[in-house]
Amino acid sequence: TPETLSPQAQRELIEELLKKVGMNVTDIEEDFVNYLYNMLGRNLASEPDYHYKALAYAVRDRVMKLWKQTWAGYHQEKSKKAYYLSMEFLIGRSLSNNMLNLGIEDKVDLAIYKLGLALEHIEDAEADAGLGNGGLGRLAACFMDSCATLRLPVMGYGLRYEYGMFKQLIQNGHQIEAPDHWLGYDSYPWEFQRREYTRVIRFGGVSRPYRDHQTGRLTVRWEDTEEVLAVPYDVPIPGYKNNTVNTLRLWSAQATEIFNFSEFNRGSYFEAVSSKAEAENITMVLYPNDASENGKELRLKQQYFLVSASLQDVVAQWIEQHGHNVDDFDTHNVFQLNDTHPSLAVVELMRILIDDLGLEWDKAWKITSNCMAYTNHTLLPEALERWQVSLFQKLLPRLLDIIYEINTRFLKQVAMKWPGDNDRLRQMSVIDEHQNVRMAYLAIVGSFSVNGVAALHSQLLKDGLFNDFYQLWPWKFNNKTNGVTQRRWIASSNPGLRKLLADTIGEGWITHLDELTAIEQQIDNHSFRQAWIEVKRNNKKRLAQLVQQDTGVVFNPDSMFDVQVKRIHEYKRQLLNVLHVIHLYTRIKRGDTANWTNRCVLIGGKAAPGYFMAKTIIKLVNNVADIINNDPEVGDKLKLAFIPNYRVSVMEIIAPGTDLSEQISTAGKEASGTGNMKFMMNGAVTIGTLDGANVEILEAAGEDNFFLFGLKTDEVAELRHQYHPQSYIDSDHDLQSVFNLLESGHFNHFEPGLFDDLINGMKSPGDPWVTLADFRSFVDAQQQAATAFRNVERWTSMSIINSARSGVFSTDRTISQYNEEIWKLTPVGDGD
Ligand code: B1N
Repeated sequence: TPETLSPQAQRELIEELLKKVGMNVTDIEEDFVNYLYNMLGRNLASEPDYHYKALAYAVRDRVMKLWKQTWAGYHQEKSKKAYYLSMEFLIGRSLSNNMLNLGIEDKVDLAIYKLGLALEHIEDAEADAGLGNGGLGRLAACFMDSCATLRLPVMGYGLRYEYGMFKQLIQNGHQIEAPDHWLGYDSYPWEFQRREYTRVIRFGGVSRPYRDHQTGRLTVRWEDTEEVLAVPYDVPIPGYKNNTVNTLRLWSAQATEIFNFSEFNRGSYFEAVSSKAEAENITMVLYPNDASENGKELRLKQQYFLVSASLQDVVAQWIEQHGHNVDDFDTHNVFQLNDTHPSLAVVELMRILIDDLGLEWDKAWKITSNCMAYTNHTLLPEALERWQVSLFQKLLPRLLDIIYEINTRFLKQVAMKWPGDNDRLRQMSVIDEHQNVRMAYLAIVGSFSVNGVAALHSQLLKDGLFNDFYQLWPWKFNNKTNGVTQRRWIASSNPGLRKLLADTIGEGWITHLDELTAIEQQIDNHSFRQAWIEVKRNNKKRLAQLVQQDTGVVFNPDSMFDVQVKRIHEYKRQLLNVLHVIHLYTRIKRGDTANWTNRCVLIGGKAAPGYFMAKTIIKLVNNVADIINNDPEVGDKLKLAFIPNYRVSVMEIIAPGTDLSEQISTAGKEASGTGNMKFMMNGAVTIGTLDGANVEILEAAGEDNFFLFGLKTDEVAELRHQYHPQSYIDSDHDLQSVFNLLESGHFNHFEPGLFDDLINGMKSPGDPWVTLADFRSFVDAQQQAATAFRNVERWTSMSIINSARSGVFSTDRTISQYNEEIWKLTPVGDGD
């Protein structure tokens, strides 16, 4: 066996074997060594960081030809194109994903092994590109993968933040934020600066009406502006083994030379330099707020910067190909707006068509509203964007003119539909009573399609938040249930499962996830079941190793791994999870442990830096963990760990190693969720409320394979009118014990009062998340899960079924629906 040979002899053996099967790894090997020695000036004994860079360049070389071909193909066919406009693309790592999609991972693996290195270590040296907060940003990244795999001409447009999502450190149980300089000291190997496509973005100044002397037409000029350059950096997005490479274009802000020069001329050196810094601030940092707005001026600048650069880019491409006639622009281009963050696209396209290309309003409006499509991602009122009119006046005066005009014409339409209904006018106006622009309304008015991200969520949009608009334009409203890409979330992150699936049903599921249903036929096959258990066990060991490394807590892989990882938010109810953990702890302490199921509870996620309650929840988890994990009486019965700095690359280890997936938001609050889908695919069973895509997960898995609990959306709404949390405490001994312990200060002996706000929040009749109302039902469902887990046969079947029936949650399905029902693009090329 190779293990008994010396490394040198091993390499020779591999070389010989490779020759025998006619496989040539020397080209990759040569490129790798060449980059490592000649470009990076390092060698095989250097840090893995350099090996990563060298390998990234070697892999990157293999996308360049395909990328150019794909780009040329899209232009040659003058085909309709879609643009995904998003403030966030949460890409994570790219090396292993790109190798997978290019079909070169085995080859690279061997080449690296031959050199005496381990591919795993090299992959681990890659920093995550954390250009997003959570679900919304990761969805954009999964979409890009599916678009390329489906050979759809789709380009992503986003921002190249210098600092992505902050790095989370845990000190004394508290979250500490550290900057994430993901680009590293030199450069990001997956990007290409394309100076030649630089665009000029304008801010400030005034909008002045002019009479055109030749035509007599009244026009408006936006003048005396400050200008910032948008420099694009392109990231290749390879499809899965189909010779297609799409583009993600990320804009970076740079000060113009003219801009600084004029300041220098005025003799103000300091102002010139600091205005340069201010211009370049625009893409300095990602706002770390998930599902809540913050109303900062710089954020609005970011949004307009993205929208203006991207639209100018698309229009410039159009003019280059078709000249100045834009009659068919809307049949050749469609923009998908990832929430309202890029909703100024509606206004900016109007501005370009009218001010730059000289179109009349009606024609410009027809084109604009025929090529914009808006996706809503949340119903939470605190996340609905509103920008003050006064801020628009200052930053984007010309856009404000256009917004007023859009609103005037829109309100006329409302008045025609509902004559005399002034309440309706007030409710639906794009400008509210407090002189704020309602960005969601702007997006709806300017789009031909409005979609939610799960069946329940889309229904709630029609019934509630957007009901007036639904009555006016029912045909605009549709649903596109989210998904995740199985290339990253199974094939690349769960090699054990991938191998088992390949051996059992082949690899068709990598592009047709529905094919996973075939494994249900193996459900009574003993050796398949054993192999399934083995895969999960190995993944749990890998996860336990990570947990121990990052927290010091030892997870026993025989225990049930019960996991909740996602942004920390009150509506996601990490607190309910903690109440259950404390409940289990009280049971252990009082000796109520007959038929006990050992459990390792893992919680992870970032809190927005200004979100006090969320930060306190993190501290509570850590304090509870401290008590439980150090109590010898508890031992292996219960462990609790908070994994620091949860991110994409960490989820790649967590999802495959999870038994029980916690999806326990207050019904009606989680638009969809996508972590829930990653867990399901990897054979975890869900404990969850009827919220977001959980509804569809339950439907797919069947109620025997899902632990459902909690109030439904309408029941929550009903209860909120007369909610008495104390009555749940009074009538439930278990809940009483939990609160006694919490309120006694058992988890904060040296930090008195620390958790008072959390405790009072849960006990307040105004608690929007009605946490205590769902406690009993949650504990019961947890008990059912524990009982099911003790029955290995039952649990294994549930696990297999969950994975087998997860096919519908592929973004390949989601994107096919976006394309068939909204974009209407034709796939390009034949994949060969
Ligand atoms: O979008 C995901 C959904 O699966 C989640 O349920 C939803 O919470 C998430 C402002 C947001 N909604 N809104 C945001 C993010 C950043 C920001 O600045 C809002 N994220 C979601 C994908 O559909």
